Amino acid sequence: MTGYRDMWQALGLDLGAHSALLEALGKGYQDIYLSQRNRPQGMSYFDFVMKEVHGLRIRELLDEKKAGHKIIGSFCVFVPEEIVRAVDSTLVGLCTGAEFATEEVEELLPRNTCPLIKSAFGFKLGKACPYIEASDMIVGENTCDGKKKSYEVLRDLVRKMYIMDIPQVKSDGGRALLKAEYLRFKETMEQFTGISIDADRLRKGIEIVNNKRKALHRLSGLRRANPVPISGLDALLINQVYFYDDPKRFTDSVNGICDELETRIERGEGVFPRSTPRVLLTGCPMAIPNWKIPHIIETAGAVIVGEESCVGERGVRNLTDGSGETVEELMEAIVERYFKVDCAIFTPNPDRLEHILEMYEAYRADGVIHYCLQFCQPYLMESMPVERALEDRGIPTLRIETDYSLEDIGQLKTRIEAFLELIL
Ligand code: BJ8
Repeated sequence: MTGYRDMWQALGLDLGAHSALLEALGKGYQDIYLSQRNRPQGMSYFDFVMKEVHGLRIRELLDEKKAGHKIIGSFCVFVPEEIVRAVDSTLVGLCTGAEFATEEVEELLPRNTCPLIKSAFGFKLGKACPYIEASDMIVGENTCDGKKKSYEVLRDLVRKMYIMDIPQVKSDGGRALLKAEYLRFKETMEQFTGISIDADRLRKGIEIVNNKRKALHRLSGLRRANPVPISGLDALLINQVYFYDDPKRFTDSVNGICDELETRIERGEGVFPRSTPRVLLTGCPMAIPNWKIPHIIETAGAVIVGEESCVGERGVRNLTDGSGETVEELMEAIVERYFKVDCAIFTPNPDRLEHILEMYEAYRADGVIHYCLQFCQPYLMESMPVERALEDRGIPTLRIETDYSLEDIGQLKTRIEAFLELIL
């Protein structure tokens, strides 16, 4: 990716640190992704996206900016992409999946902060994320305590920061808060871009985002087959790319791969043998390049058939009803859709357990691995009742707590292998 040096320099990246990051990313991708066997041919598109994730895609975003469009960075699936699209802007997920510039981060944040938050700061402080540098505005959300307090610090490090309040209780009051916040966000986006959102614009935004979600629903449906036509690692990558890619191209590429997977299923072809144990992953989101646990699971002889996660089904489960005729009706539909997201920041949060059980059945899983990032209070707290509830129903469950380092790989491997023996 040497042809992009000038672009990265102009964005203010630290070229040395950035090139070390790309080298590590390329090696990780080679070892984890390109070493897989029986991959669908359609994955070559996603290999290309990964190769160009800091190159061509950034150039495209900069071209959009030149044409007068805005780039909005976010860290959470509660930021409604429909509204961003309605003002001809692009929403991108920001880099949070690897350790970076940890020493500098720990000068600003406590050591025992979750790795996802530390990673976001590391990429900013280490000047290694072209997405955050290309963003015209960063939207933070008051979800977990770690994020909301860290945004008070991040606010001083970025060009423009906008904070969205998010309810913590699924009550009428909680819903009213979400609605008020989405209306405020809509007005902010209108002022920021000078575009007034009418029903046609909002409907179009809803349609674009729904199409991406529908393509992912199709992909998840195909993972129910036995043998599974695609690895969990590849499916995770597709779910990760959802947050970066051009939406239309992404939708077409996922539908293309689904056509191929349907043919595989018709022929009875799988990526692993029929007898491979099937695992459902649940818990914290896995951002690029956080592939550690799926890699261990799938090299230990199991296959991941679904992710109950924001980078996965929790993030895309519901569509937004685009049938409304007025802006008010469409905004109501957006609130309705997002209020169903069952993030562990909500108390209580019974829907999440229901969804895990539904997914366990639908994907014909043999066991559940609950994945938590260290110091993530919401998911760690929830992991214990979830484990108890699953085991009460006779569902084998393994709880894992880890970070982005590679230090615990040996220990995790041993625990995961022992768990898989149990479910074989
Ligand atoms: S809707 S899951 S994307 S908040 S891992 S930073 S919760 S301490 S990411 Fe999330 Fe939105 Fe919820 Fe989804 Fe905090 Fe936990 Fe860290 Fe987390």
